[in-house]
Amino acid sequence: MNENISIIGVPMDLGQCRRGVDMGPSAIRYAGVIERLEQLKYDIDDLGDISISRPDRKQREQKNKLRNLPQVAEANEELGKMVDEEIKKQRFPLILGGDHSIAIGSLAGISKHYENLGVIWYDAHGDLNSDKTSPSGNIHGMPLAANLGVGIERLTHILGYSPKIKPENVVIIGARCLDPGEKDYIRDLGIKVYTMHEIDLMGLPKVMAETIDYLEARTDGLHLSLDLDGLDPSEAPGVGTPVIGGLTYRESHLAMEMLAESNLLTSAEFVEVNPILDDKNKTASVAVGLIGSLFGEKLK
Ligand code: B3U
Ligand code: MN
Ligand code: MN
Repeated sequence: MNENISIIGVPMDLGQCRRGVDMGPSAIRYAGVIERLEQLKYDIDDLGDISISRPDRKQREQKNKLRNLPQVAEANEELGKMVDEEIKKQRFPLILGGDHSIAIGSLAGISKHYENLGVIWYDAHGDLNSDKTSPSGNIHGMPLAANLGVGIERLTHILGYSPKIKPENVVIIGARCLDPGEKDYIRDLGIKVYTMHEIDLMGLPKVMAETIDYLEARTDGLHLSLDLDGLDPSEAPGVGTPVIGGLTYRESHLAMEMLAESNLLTSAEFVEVNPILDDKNKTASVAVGLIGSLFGEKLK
């Protein structure tokens, strides 16, 4: 694993409707992410939080198909540029959200550096909606689609190119709440998905082993996009759209440890931590624990 990590906070809450997820980066820092990684002897550069421009209340209340599109797109352009710079400096970008709409900017900056970037999307949801299929108009339900080149140009062409990733290089893990339009995209694009059904049948270790083998064979970089709502809400309650029946804390640690052992990871993001909806910063602490495992706590 790259010994140099750059942390970028993205206090974004405009990709969905529940306030408070903009405090996610602070909650994760407060839960000790930097100390945890420094203990593991990484060189940490905390770049702070990017600034998000706020829509006025009138704009916010407009019921349009893509809520807060200009502000979300603008922040993602900025995030993409920052991530690109850090990779040029050969540092590992670790991005802290914020709602999941920020994965559009993360991958815009990361994908420029790889022909075949692999992506693990650890999430209760598919985030595969477009302006045409979205039931909510919330952009945090669209980032995986946008990165695959599906949706409106303002989101698919962040940093001026599209698509960012190929469907065959994506693995979704933990899905249990997919909209009809998302199921169609999964079928049409042939995306590999381990829903909770497969995880129950196969067990998480087999799912991770298959995922790692599959991606190792076909990709030249690997990004983890971990939405805390992939975990069960009993263990990660501080998320905006909890879905019962998720991955356990232990399964998630094992998943991170197996990724650490694979030594394939080149970037990661942890998103959707909402301290307002949380129980004494539990979800941010879970995120920090998972980050520890992902960066080899067991191995070092
Ligand atoms: N699929 C729904 C709900 C949703 C997506 N991502 C989250 N919730 N966190 C939508 O609005 O697109
Ligand atoms: Mn998500
Ligand atoms: Mn989700």
